[in-house]
Amino acid sequence: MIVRGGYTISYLRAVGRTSLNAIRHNSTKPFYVTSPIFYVNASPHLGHAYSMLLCDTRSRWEKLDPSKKSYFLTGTDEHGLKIQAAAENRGMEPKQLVDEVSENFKVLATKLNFDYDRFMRTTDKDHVETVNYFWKAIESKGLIYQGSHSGWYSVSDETFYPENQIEEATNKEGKTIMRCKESRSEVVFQEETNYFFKLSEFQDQLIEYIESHPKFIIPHQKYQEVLRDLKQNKLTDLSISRPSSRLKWSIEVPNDPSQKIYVWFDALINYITAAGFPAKFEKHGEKYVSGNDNIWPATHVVGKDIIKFHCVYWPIMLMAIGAELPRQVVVHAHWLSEGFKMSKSLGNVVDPVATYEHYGEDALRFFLSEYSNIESDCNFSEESFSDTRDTLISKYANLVTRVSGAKFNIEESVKFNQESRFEGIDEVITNSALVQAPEIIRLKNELISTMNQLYQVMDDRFVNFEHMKAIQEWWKAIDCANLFFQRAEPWAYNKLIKDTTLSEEDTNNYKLLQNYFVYLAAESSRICSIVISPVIPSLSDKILTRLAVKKDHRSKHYTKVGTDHDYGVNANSKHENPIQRVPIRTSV
Ligand code: ME8
Ligand code: MG
Repeated sequence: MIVRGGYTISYLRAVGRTSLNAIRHNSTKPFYVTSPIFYVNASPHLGHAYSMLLCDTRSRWEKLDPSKKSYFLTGTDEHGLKIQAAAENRGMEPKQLVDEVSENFKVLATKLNFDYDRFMRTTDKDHVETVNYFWKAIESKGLIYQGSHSGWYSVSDETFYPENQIEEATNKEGKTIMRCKESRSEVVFQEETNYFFKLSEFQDQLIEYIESHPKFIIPHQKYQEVLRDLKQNKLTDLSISRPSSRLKWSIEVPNDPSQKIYVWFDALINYITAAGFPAKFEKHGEKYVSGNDNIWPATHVVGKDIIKFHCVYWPIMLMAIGAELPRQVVVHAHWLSEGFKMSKSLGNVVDPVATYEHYGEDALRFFLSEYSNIESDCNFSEESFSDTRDTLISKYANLVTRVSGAKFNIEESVKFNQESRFEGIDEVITNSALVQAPEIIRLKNELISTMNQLYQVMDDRFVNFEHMKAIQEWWKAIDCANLFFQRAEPWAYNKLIKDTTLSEEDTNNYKLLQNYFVYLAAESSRICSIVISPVIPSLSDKILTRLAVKKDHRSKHYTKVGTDHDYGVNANSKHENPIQRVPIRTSV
């Protein structure tokens, strides 16, 4: 029997995981993408918005292909000591706190137009049931045991840290504390009885799995980091419960009210709760297999701060229960604010809702995507944000505004194309005294080929979560269209067309040239708007609506020049600008 990563090849084949590079998804399954579920101890910040945006954009990108489905899960992580302490500090009941703060995350999602399929709350009934089921299932396999435990615990990070990661420090109040060197969160020494999960038993199996799935974790540098760590350091078993006397606000351990379930054990399971575990899985012996209509396995998008939970603990939990591992874990870097880590004490935390209120949904989404380099930290600066917004107006919105100006007639140009009247256009351009024919022919050929390749080129970027690179390709296309429009000068023909002293043939040729240039600029606006719609759904919708592009003509099948014969009606009548300039915000 050939075994890969602890699974037999026939099992892997049954669940569709034999191809190492098949990280996209098999065609009948929805693309299932998840953001972390966020702690509800404080209001959402920019980083939370960013993780959700990466998921939303990718999910929308998938749906540009009408033959594909996608499912986007986000939500809130509502149990644990951290939430319990936050509630105590505010003199609130935990349930009251989680209801209130969870709502703030939903508001953020609505304002930024995150089109999630489910908003998971770990206090949801089906999730609590799944956690109970999960616990009992691995307990029945003998993978949970009781033991005593002592170590340094960080409430803020909800995790124990080994001795070598702890240092002495002075806190803001001048008190000496112990803290984690890396996250700088305070830790306290705790000694207690709790339940352990036999994590260490699966170390070799996980190493094998990761080695045979080179795209399991991206970017590659993170893949190597996880693997190196796993090979160098022996895993210890994971404490998965706390005494109820200390941890009151969590799911109770099945059949032992004296213990509550560790918040990370509970939280990670949310990803399969949403996939309907266990009811929607088929039990094949010891394995849970998800059929074709089941969304599992997922692509998890997480910040680098929680890599260990997603790349070590969670895969092992799934191995232990016998379910398929995630398709991929996408680890992104952090956003800094004006060059520094966002922190309440520095006063540089960027509030995504306030930023949205000032600049609007599209600008915020676009800025976060344009700077979306998952490999290295990104910097939020008010100035570059404001510049990005202005560029969006001056290059993209302006192209559309110009071509849909009163001088031109997009509807007529689309009709001309439909009637094949542009067929001999190269000759007409060559014979025209008004244009630099060789240059215009070169530019228009370049424009057509850029537009025709744009969807594919961006797709290659989006499938690897290289949103920044996808947007760079999009800018190249926009620049190409602007350059063409500028050089072709379609406005120069208005006077000539009206000149009654010219021959009918000349008039017709001028009309043809103008309509052709307008047509290509309209096609560029249309195609660029479709492919950028996952990033800026509202602005692109306004523009496509202005161009009178039908709703069902906004998919990948309409992203080549000449694919839509039916738009442009009234596009050149008076309209409001799709996006207005706003001044840079001076106080954050
Ligand atoms: O860790 N830049 O929740 P959390 C980019 N509940 N992304 C950032 C960021 C920043 N500066 N700060 C936070 C938890 N994030 C757990 C997760 S999942 C089963 C449980 C994003 O509220 C990033 O995705 O602390 C990071 O991993 C996450 O928010 C942490 O959110
Ligand atoms: Mg955190």
